[in-house]
Amino acid sequence: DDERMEWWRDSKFGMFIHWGAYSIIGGERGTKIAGGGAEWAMDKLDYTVEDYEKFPEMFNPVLFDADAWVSMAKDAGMKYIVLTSKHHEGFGLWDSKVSDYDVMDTSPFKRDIVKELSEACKKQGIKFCLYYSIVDWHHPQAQGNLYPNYNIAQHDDPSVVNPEFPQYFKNYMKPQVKELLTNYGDIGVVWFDGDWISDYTTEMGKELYSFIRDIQPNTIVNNRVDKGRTGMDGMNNKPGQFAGDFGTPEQEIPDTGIDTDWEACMTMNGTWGYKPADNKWKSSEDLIQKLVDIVSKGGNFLLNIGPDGFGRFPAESIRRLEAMGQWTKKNGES
Ligand code: FUL
Repeated sequence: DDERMEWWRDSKFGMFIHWGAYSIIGGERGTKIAGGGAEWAMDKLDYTVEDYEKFPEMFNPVLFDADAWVSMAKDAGMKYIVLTSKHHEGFGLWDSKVSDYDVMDTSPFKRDIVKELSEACKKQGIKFCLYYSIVDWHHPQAQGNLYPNYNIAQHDDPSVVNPEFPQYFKNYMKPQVKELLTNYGDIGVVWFDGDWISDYTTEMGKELYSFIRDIQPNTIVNNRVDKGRTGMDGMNNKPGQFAGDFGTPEQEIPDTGIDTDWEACMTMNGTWGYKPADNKWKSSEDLIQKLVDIVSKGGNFLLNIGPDGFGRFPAESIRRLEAMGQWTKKNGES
C-alpha cells in the first residue's frame, strides 16, 4: 500500500476544481445571495428540480481550455488535479451512458470535459483525479422523502430517507463510477463527498471501495467513502473504523502528530463554486504559509478554483496561483 500511496504523498500540492451548472448561477438569484459555498445554489436559493434543469440546459463554457487549466496548475507547483465530475446538483461533466443529465445530452456544449481534462493532464504529467458526490439532488431515488421538496439540507434528520436509495447506489452511482474509471485512463484519486446522508451506509462504502480497487487497483480513495467523519472535520474517524485511504480536513489545518495520511482542502475565498460576490480572498502570503504549514505536518494541500460559467478561472485566483508558482519554483523541489 505504501507503493500505491507514494506518488500522492510526494505530491504535496494539488488543485481542486469545483465546476458545474452552479458556475453559471454564481450564487445569485435576484437579490438573494447564497451564504457560503455557491455550489450549493440549488439548495440555498430554493430551486425546484424542474427549475434548476434550465442551468445544465444552458451550460456552454465556450472558453474552456483544458491545456490552459492544467498549465496553470503545473506552473503553480501543483502535481494533481481533482475535478468535480458530479457535484450535489447531479449534473455530470462527462459522457455518461447511465444518465442524460450530463454535458453531452443536456447541454449545448457537447464536449466531454472529463476526457479533455484527463488528456491534458496526461500530456503535461499531472495526475488526474475525480470528485464524485454521493448526494444527488436531481436523481429521484437519491433524494429524501421530502421530494419534490428535495432539499435535504436537514441531513442530520434521520427521518429524511429514501427507501429507493439502494437502487440509486446500485443502478446509477456504481455504473457512473465505473464509467469514470474505465473510459479516462488512470484515475489517481476518487474523491467522494456527501457521505452524510441518512441512506448511505458504511457497507455501501466498503462495497464501493473494493469495486474501485477491482477496476483500477492503484486508485486512491478518500475517507468520505465511509460515513465516519464528524461534521467538516475530516479526521474524526473512530479508531479501527474503515475510512478509505486518507483524511480530508476541510478549511482547516489539523495539529501535528497525525499518523494517517491526510489532505487539507481549502478555498482561496469562502466558496468552492464560482461566486463573484465573495471577495474575501486570502492573500498569496497566507496561502503560501498554509502550504508550508500543511506540508511540514505531513499533509497534502488541495487548493480550490471555481471557474465561471464560461470556463475562466477568476483573475484573483490566477494571481494567487502565479504567486504560489514563484514561491514553489524557488523553494520547492519541483
Ligand atoms: C463539502 C461539500 O458540501 C462542498 O460543497 C464542497 O464540495 C466541499 C469540498 O465538500 O462537503
